[in-house]
Amino acid sequence: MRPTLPPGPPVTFKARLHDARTATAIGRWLGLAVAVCFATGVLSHVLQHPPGWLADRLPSRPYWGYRLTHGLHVASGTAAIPLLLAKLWAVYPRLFTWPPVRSARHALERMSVAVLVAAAVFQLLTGLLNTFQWYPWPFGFVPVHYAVGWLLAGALLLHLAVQWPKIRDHFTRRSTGTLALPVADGPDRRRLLFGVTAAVGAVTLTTVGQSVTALGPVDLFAPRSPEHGLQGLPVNRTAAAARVTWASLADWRLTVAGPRPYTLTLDELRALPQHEVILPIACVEGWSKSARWSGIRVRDLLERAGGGHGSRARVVSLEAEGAYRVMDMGRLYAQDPLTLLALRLNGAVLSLDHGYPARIIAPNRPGVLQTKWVARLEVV
Ligand SMILES: Nc1nc2c(c(=O)[nH]1)N[C@H]1C(S)=C(S)[C@@H](COP(=O)(O)O)O[C@H]1N2
Ligand SMILES: [Mo]
Repeated sequence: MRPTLPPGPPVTFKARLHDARTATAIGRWLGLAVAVCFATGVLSHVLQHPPGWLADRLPSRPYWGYRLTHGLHVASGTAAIPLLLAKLWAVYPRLFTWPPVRSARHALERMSVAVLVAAAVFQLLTGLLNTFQWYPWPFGFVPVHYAVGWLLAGALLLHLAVQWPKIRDHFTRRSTGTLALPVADGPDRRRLLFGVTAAVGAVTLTTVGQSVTALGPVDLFAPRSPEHGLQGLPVNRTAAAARVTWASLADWRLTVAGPRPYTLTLDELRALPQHEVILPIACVEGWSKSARWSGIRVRDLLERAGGGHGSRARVVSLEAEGAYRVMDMGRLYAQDPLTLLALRLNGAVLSLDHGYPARIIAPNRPGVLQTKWVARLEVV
């Protein structure tokens, strides 16, 4: 609904807080946040769903890589929320420009801004709710969030191209020309930008503790605190949710399929050479935490089944259904000495919620691929 506008000359909002300089000053930070969020998001998607030709080339090092990039994804997306609100506030008077459409070109330009705003709001909202594991929509989060990410990137590039003259003037500080940017910043604009900066700082500080454990104490608003959880580690999907019970584990055996298949009991696994690694779980929902794991190297188990150094692995959980029941592991992960079939966590036997009797822990991988309650390993 449009507010009643006085007839006659078009309404203009001359206030400097709604001018091109303010819009650009906020826009460059918003653009930076969106760029970081997009790049790290695409990376996360590729690591989770690699195309066939890439699966064996994905690097398992640095072991903290995914923890860092996905932490940046969630932090930049969170920081973008106050930036987007401020940006929309700075430019909202333009919604009411009169006449609403001046030409075909102008109509297209306005439509592209509508797409940009809708995509940005959609991405930040779905991403934020995903960190709370709350999915109040009928579509699958991952494919839609991924597709709209590309839409947002395209709409943003178009927007930058259309607005290029104003952006250039902003950075060259030209105050003449078509835009007549104000020469100096007044205290009001400085106050606004200070407020926006403070808001970004505040939301970042109070949420980033979900992955930067040193900031755990000020992690007031993140949905997960890495400090809470059995054995010093949060649980994303409990055994109860996966319908894994002690009874279903009564005659558990690990089956290793390959040219020379075999099965092992838990006692036999415990008798094999054990290795200890310190590796993080970096959940796609935003939290991450490092832990001390011990167990058997996956490459040793594969080799014993006749898998050569080029072999990759498929891991199957005894969980009956669930998106993460079957997991494929490219060659560099499968052969990395840090990749374990872990039996112990932080010095104790794995709890049922953390994947007892055996789970995967591998470097530089999304948490969703750290399969719990492993029943079967296949040489591929
Ligand atoms: N079988 C199985 N393994 C799974 C999952 C699952 O749903 N099923 N969830 C994964 C997710 S999303 C994460 S973040 C990690 C979390 O491990 P944790 O609960 O031990 O912290 O386990 C992964 N392993
Ligand atoms: Mo996760």
